[in-house]
Amino acid sequence: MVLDLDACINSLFQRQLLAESVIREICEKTKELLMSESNVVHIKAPVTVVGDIHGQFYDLLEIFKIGGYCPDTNYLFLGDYVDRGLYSVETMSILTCLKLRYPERVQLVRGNHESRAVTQTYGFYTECMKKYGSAQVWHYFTDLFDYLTLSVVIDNMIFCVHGGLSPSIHTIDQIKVMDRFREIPHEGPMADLVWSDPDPGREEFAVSPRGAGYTFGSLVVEKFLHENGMDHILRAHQLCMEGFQVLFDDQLSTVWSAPNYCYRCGNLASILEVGVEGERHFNVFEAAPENERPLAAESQRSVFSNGAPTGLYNNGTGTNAVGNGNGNNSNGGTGFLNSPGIDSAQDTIHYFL
Ligand SMILES: [Mn+2]
Repeated sequence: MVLDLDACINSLFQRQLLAESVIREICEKTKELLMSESNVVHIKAPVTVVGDIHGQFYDLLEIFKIGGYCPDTNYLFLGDYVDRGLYSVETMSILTCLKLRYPERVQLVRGNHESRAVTQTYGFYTECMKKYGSAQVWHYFTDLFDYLTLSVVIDNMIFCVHGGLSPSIHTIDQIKVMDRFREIPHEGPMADLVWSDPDPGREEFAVSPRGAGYTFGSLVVEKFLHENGMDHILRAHQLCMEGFQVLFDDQLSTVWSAPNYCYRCGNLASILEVGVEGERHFNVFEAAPENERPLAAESQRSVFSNGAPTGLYNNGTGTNAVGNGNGNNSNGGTGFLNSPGIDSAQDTIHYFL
């Protein structure tokens, strides 16, 4: 079988799922490609940077409408492609195809949700079971996650990562020698890169309320930028009601690309266009109108409700920070919207403890 990536990309744009065997082949090829990428990929502007998408496939299509299609626009995606939204499979499928088709023009950084453990709790596993009737597709994609790079540097000036900094990483060279080809560990530098958050009220590192990674303050940012000769940190990972947030005297930006997060937070989203002179422009947008129609349809099917074949999403352990137990849709029939975890827009990892 000859893999026709353009045909795959076209059918995904038509909202059609790829066959399981095609996903397997695409993931195998993409792993080979990613294997040769550094933990720190150096790229050049212009590039359009995208934050968390979380399975909001219709909003991703909107991003291409606003930001331009591949390969006319270079894209850097900062992770958290899956979980929460209704279309993690479609989102991951199209991003993987685009990476494989245009490897130099599309960069995919790993987020804390690109993980076997997290996707079993926040929806991707259940969605794969529901759409393909087995866990194979989930296995193909989560195996691929282990190969995603951890960071990108734009024009030797902007350090890009999903979460943030780590008390055990002082130089970018230290990231380059890490062994990233593994599940995201519970702690240590690799966990910190995908889990940490800035805290404008602090100067140093502190314990994170998420239960993984750290919060880091102004002095940490200043020191990291100075020691590495960079002038900006660009990251995602945190919901911003205005779609983006700039902190620490313009030394750090958060870009958030899931509008009306979980189809109910009412927030704006943005993509960040980095120009050839290093200029940064946030392009702010609202939720795509298409979200209304499919969401109504999905509600009838109750995608992530009690009928899901795994029970993993609604595991009702009681200690689970995102679980309210048993998936009883007390509000009736809206499936994912009533699923646990949505009450808190900020993910935590307490279920590991
Ligand atoms: Mn995240």
